[in-house]
Amino acid sequence: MLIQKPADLKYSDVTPKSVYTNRREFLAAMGISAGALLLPSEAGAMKLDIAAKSPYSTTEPINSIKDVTHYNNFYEFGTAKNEPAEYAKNYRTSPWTVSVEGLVEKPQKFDLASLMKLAPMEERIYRHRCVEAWSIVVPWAGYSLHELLKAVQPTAKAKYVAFQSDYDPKQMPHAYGIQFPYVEGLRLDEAMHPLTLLTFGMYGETLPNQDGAPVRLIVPWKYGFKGIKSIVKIKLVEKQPPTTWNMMASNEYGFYSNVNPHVDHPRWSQGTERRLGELFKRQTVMFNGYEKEVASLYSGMDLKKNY
Ligand SMILES: Nc1nc2c(c(=O)[nH]1)N[C@H]1C(S)=C(S)[C@@H](COP(=O)(O)O)O[C@H]1N2
Ligand SMILES: [Mo]
Repeated sequence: MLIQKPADLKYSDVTPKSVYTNRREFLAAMGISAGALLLPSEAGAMKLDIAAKSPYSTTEPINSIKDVTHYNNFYEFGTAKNEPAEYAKNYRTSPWTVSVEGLVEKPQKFDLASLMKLAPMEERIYRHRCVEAWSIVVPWAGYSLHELLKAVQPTAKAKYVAFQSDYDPKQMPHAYGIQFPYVEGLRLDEAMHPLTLLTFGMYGETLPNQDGAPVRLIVPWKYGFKGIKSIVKIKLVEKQPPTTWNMMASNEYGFYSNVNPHVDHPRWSQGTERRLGELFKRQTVMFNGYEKEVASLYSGMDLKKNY
């Protein structure tokens, strides 16, 4: 069965996985001739046009796609690690609009295709450290969030960026455990840092639903929960915005949430982590290994107080 391609994605933006994996067999199976317009497979994953591999990438071995798609935190689709893979399966991510608003000269509602085309897509292999002391290495695809922020022109009053996830109770009957919609925030200089990735894909393809399709944030020097999924709104604001986990338990989850092995979570150590797929724990490193790039953002700040 052919599924309609997302209405707001043009064929030129993405290529169906089936086309580049096994074009001939696919065509034969479909009983159509070469050259016919092809639509994405039912699985929905589409190849991304990646312009460059980023110098920010780690050379550590990447995790299997199985790890990254079957051990998820996405409470809109269940609280157990294996639930999002199942409960997000039929989540509709097209059409999709991201509203960029607040203290900007040029507020704009982007459809997904125009958002994806705003800047060249890069592959970034990042370490990703969950506050629960597990970690993974993932080849994400996207571009620096500052490309988008530059386009809308923050005003002089803008000091923070507030992000909001989609919340559609009809499509999320298993949403549980926290307040929805999920919200996150960054200080403007953190949001402008080139490492902060507006993320559309992984492993060369569009994001699977359970990993935050169609667009999410990745902030590699912070705990994973700062990486808000399925973003619908980005608002430039003057005051530090509320964030979901901080509202849940402010003594456990701060606004900054920089990876810091010297500041333990009240209920467990942050000194070590388990890389998915590995048997032995490894040491957690300051700023998740991105200290050289980001430490200057926090000079003069007490990182025990500003956890
Ligand atoms: N909307 C939303 N975003 C979210 C979450 C969530 O529950 N809802 N969980 C966060 C947490 S705790 C982590 S560790 C990462 C996990 O991303 P991954 O499943 O792609 O590894 O997503 C973050 N973004
Ligand atoms: Mo997490």
